[in-house]
Amino acid sequence: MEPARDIYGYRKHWAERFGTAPFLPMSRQEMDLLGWDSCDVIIVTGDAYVDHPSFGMAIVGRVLEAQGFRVGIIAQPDWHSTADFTALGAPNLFFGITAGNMDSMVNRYTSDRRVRSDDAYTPQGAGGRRPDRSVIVYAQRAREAYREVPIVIGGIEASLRRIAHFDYWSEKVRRSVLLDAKADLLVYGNGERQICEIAHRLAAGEAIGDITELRGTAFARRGRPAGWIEIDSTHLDAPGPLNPPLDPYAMEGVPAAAAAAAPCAGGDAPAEKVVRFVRRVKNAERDRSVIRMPSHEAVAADPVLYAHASRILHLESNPGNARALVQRHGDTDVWLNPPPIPLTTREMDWVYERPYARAPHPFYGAAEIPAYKMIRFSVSIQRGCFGGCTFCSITEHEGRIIQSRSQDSVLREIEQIRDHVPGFTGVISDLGGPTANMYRLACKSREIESACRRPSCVYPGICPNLDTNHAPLIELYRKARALPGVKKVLIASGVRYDLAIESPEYVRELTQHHVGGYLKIAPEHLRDGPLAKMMKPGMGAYHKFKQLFDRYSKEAGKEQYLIPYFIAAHPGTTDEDMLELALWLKRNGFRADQVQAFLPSPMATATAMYHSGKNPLKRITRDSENVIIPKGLRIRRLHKAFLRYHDPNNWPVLREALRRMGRADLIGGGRLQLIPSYQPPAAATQAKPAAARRAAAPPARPIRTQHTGLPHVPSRAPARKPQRERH
Ligand code: B12
Ligand code: SF4
Repeated sequence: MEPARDIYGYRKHWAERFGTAPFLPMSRQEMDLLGWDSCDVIIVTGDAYVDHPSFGMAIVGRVLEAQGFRVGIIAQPDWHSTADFTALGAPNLFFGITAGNMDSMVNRYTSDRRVRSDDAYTPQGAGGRRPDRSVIVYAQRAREAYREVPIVIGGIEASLRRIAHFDYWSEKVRRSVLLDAKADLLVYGNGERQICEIAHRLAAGEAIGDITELRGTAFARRGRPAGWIEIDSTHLDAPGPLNPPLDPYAMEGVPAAAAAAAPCAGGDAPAEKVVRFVRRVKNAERDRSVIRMPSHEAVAADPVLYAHASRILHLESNPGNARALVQRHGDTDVWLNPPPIPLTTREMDWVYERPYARAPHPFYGAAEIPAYKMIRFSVSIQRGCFGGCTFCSITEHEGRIIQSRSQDSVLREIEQIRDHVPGFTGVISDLGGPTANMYRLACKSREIESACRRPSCVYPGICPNLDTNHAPLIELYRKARALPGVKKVLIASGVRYDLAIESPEYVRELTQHHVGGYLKIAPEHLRDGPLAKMMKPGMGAYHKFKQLFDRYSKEAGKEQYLIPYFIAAHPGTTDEDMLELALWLKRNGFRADQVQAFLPSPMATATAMYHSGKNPLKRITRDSENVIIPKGLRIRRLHKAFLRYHDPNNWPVLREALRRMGRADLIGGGRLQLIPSYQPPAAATQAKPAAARRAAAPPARPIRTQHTGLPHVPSRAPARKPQRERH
């Protein structure tokens, strides 16, 4: 991996003389007060503007400001006209467009595609303040407002839709969002490096169309550049013959015979002489090689090719060895440069220590923004995740190499919160990131890490090359809670427990000092079938962690509980798997308040499984492993119902399923049975009949719920609301 340019090492843009804005301006009046006649960059975002490093627009804005650029913010504009898009005038360099911290479809719809009534990123949590597919809509409006201004899209929505991708909400494979948004450049992954380089180069007079070699970007290209070695992805991982193209004259359902033996030419584009086409390249040539993925049209028509493309994309995701990817859409190529080089600790510190106001813009007055409320006393200590859970796409976004801040920088941020954030009572609600305990963990060897192509460092077991030393994290926790004015430091990010048990000392530290009565952890399932498709550890690790957790809680004289989370309807899950899980939940006295069904979010490996029925964790061929997919509302509801076996509303559907599965023996009032044969009248569910009560609650111990984490019977443990929702 070549060394990257330091992001704080650029010569500042001339407008640095205007200094630091208390908040980045959202109006002309604010610009006037700052003495600006124009903005160099305007960021349009689907979230309310909170000037805090947990919000992408603030990070990107403040990083650009530190480079000397004047940055304005247009937050949650009315997208029905261009009026809001012209509020700050035309930017001198470019519009930066993001849907916000989340994909707008994930944000707006539940996993059953119902519209959510709320939006944590909007004042008062109000829903409906951003359009579906925000990046596309905003980019179009910005283009209408100022035709000549370059458009750079970024943030999670753009990042995870950078290539042809399955879209759960329209049930089809959509084109790269770059083309639908008609943007000039797409920034993917963490954006600091790219955005600095883009801004400086545009300021120096370079045309946006000439920025084509920047890591972590994608752009559209017609024709092929000279000097590149092109490798057909299907030579790297051969999926077998293509599905025959449809013959318009064939009778319905009869395939076109002539096309049946079509060779697999994933590129399906005419070859030009400027490029060499090869099967294998030497290491020395990797920098000039590009992998041609099957075209958008091909992957849209053929789910097996789609799974193949997903596998290739994931294989080519380590910045140490990833090659550029190219995918044809109609007559245009979408070219994806390799991922950005991770930020160093010094750079991370610099990014997180910009002069954030740590509050929502005054424009919002007293209105509360729930996402801000949840993180205002928490600190991000790292980015990235090497877990590789297939249903989560954080690795596809932030990468597998952990980017950590220094302890000093984290401690300084805690002091900032203590000294400046109104309402701080001495409790830090989280020190975390995508996971709680990957801080400073890495491969033991830089060389090995650079060459590695495994999708996870902890699955199927912990890689012997992974350094699992939790000492720096333990030290950080100790220093944080020793700071004057800090009474408690809670850990609310997800603990990777298979990793944590490698360090009993960490589990002790966590359990005895950083748990507020309940600790949420996510086994996600207990059966090997679904776990293997999720790339999650077996229950052995859970039990070991629980033993340690219980032992250390007792040692500290604390009554504390683990709250396990599970996913329903994940690819690879059978009805029997869910039944086993329900029986386990009942045996262990767990009752879930809300449960989560698998959401096929853009670019996740499990989404490729969901769409294709294939397993991209292994080599894909036409005959490779088929995965069971619980698809459709009926089965998804059933799987959720198993998780909420105690809810009388679910009993009819569960009874029917148990009979169908030949497990009618589990219906009845016995202790070992799952649900009663008795059905209370709907209105009377509150006044539970005896059978219902028995099924719902084993009497001896408190029953805990997922999500709220609150016990159903009074307990001595302090009841507190969880600080963070789950990921
Ligand atoms: C903290 C957090 C929360 C907090 C909110 C605070 C916050 N600020 O987000 C809370 C607890 C409220 C929360 C809730 C939820 N969250 Co959350 N959250 C996070 C988390 C861990 C950190 C967010 C953060 O610090 N972002 C800051 C910056 C660093 O990240 P970024 O937005 O990606 O920005 C970078 C780039 O994208 C780029 N960039 C950003 N903007 C722009 C703009 C331009 C122009 C350019 C060029 C580049 C660019 O540069 C930035 C710097 O590198 C992220 C995971 C992560 N990112 O680490 C999940 C994450 C955002 N959450 C997620 C989810 C699913 C949820 C929930 C739905 C969970 C649930 N099941 O309930 C809820 C949603 C609530 C709702 N809709 O009402 C998902 C979103 C998935 C998706 N595809 O959209 C994420 C990615 C986690 C995951 N593992 O998948 N969350
Ligand atoms: S060799 Fe092991 S620890 Fe190193 S990057 Fe690869 S999977 Fe991770």
